[in-house]
Amino acid sequence: MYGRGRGFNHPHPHPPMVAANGDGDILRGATHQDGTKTHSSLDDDNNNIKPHSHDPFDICPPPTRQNAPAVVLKPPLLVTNRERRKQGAATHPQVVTLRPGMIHLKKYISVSDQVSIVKKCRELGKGPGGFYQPGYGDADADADGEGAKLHLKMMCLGKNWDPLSSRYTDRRPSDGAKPPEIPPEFLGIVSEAMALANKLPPITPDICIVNFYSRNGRLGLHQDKDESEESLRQGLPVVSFSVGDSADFLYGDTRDVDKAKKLVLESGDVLIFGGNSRNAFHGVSAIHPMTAPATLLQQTNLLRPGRLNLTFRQY
Ligand SMILES: O=C(O)CCC(=O)C(=O)O
Repeated sequence: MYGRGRGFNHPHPHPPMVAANGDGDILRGATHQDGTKTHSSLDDDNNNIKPHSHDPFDICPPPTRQNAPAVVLKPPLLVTNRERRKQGAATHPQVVTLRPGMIHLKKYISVSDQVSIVKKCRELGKGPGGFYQPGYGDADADADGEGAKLHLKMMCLGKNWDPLSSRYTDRRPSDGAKPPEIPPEFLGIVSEAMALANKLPPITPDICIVNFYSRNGRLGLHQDKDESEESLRQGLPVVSFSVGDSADFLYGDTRDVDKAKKLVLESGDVLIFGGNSRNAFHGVSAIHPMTAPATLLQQTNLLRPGRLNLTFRQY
């Protein structure tokens, strides 16, 4: 997925909390060029995060004093109506070509499908091969003790992508778990969305990487280059779903954050990049807490602040 061949001179390529300087070196636990910290060594509950944690992770936990919203869970009628209207808009999606081969389908996934995606990811995420926290191990921490901890949970469906080797494997090396199958309903949404990107070659996804970003979630600029040579050669697209809080998505032709363009990805958006954009650098520089649709939160209790991102690929 992230590492092989993309010029990161580091054995641990998953870059959520990783920034790169102009020389392409990886700066872990460092400050981004825009001044934001890449991460902290504490999680949202102020606990130290252990590397490679396989502790069960529920993206929709029952409300507690820590995660409960300050106000009522039920969204006001006006908000619900506005979201219903937006949901209707999904039948007439707004298709924006950001650059050749990169297509943004705004509000493509209806709120009810977003609810189903969250529920399914929750169910799979709590089971074998579900969400875990990839880490780099204490030996990789910077002198200040930061760098080893990632504020991102990951789950692979179909095939496992191993952050340590940058390779796809049948099982997750750290616990031997077999990745769950990609739910057919997810594949249905991918193929419908692909019909709007008809200049790009079609894909039959056999990989889905599900990332869950909390408030400090980040993903450094990188290329997705661990799929098969054939898949990359053909420019088979990556199809990305965003669900939950909005995110600042960066993309460009180099790893230089200052040269990257920024796009806010909102809940329900689909981004497709293939063909000439298959090797585009991309990443996530910020999550905007409390921007998820109220109806989605009400119907799922999606951990807040939080963003789910699903990227479908063909090996
Ligand atoms: O979260 C996103 O929108 C991007 C995810 C991504 O780039 C990846 O998983 O490789």
